[in-house]
Amino acid sequence: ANPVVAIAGATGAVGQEFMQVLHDLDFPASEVRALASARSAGKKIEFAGCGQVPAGELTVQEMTSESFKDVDIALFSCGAGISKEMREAVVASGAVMIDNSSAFRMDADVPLVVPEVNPGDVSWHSGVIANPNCSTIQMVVALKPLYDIAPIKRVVVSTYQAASGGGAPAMEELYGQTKDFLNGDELKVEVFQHRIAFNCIPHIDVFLEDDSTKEEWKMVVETKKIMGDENIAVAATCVRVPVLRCHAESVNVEFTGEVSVEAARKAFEAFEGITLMDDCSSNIYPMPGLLAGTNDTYIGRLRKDSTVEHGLAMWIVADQIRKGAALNAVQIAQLLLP
Ligand code: 2RA
Repeated sequence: ANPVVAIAGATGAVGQEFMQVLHDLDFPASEVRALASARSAGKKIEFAGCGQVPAGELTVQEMTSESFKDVDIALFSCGAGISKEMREAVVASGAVMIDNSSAFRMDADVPLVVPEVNPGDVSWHSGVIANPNCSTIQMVVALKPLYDIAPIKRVVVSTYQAASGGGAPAMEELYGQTKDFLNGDELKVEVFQHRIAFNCIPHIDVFLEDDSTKEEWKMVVETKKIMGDENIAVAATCVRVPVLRCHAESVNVEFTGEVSVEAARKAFEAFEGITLMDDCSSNIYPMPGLLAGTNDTYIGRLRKDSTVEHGLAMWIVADQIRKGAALNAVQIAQLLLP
């Protein structure tokens, strides 16, 4: 029978995108259950339908440990705390939890999956599969076709991360602050550490002992786990920029052997999920302000990095709410279909 899909965190930015992606991919669900906090219970949400579920309104139900009876796949995006609270109830009900939070990503018994990169890892889940951090996802999609040519020694990445990484309130803050800034009104700073309008903030998540941030740490450790290679060295700097929905990344890759620009170009063009947008003679390259709502990982500014023996540099853009979260999670769910 077609799977019953529960969406935990249905009223959030990623929760809403889960529903949109289920529709866009026509996921073969027999039922879609919208779950959220008691505060949202009873709310009606427009759903475009998928599989055997017709278009119409979904009524949000309060999420409790009883919410997962007969559920096959539970898409979670409610923060690490709630994912930890609900894990046992979800798994005990027989459902597979696909969790967008950071709660279980580095647990040894939880696969961390980007379907284009390590689809086989879903085979060893024991009830929970973790969705990687958005900035990690788009980077490993780009690294995978290159790694298949020659193993990677070192990656240096600087990110230009959209407001949407902080959820709907963060996007609203960017909008509101920009308007207030242009009107000369006082700025409200609630979601971000500082003013985000016409500014860049080199600080995402919390600072760690070594003065890196947890966001940078995620890119280091998650890349190794997804690529299945603890020897890949990653140096990351994660920066919040005044863009709404797409993350962009400047990446330098050092290989153990030769990977020419031509070989990389061919590998990108052949790779499902990558769009090469790269022609300097016509000023063609991916721009995060123009790619919201898309599914692919866009690559441009591909060029040799002559500062090392075998190096390439590139610019990577993807929609943080779709490929960075909701689309990747539903693609994982597709891997679980019989
Ligand atoms: C951010 N990656 O961009 C983090 C969480 N989505 O804020």
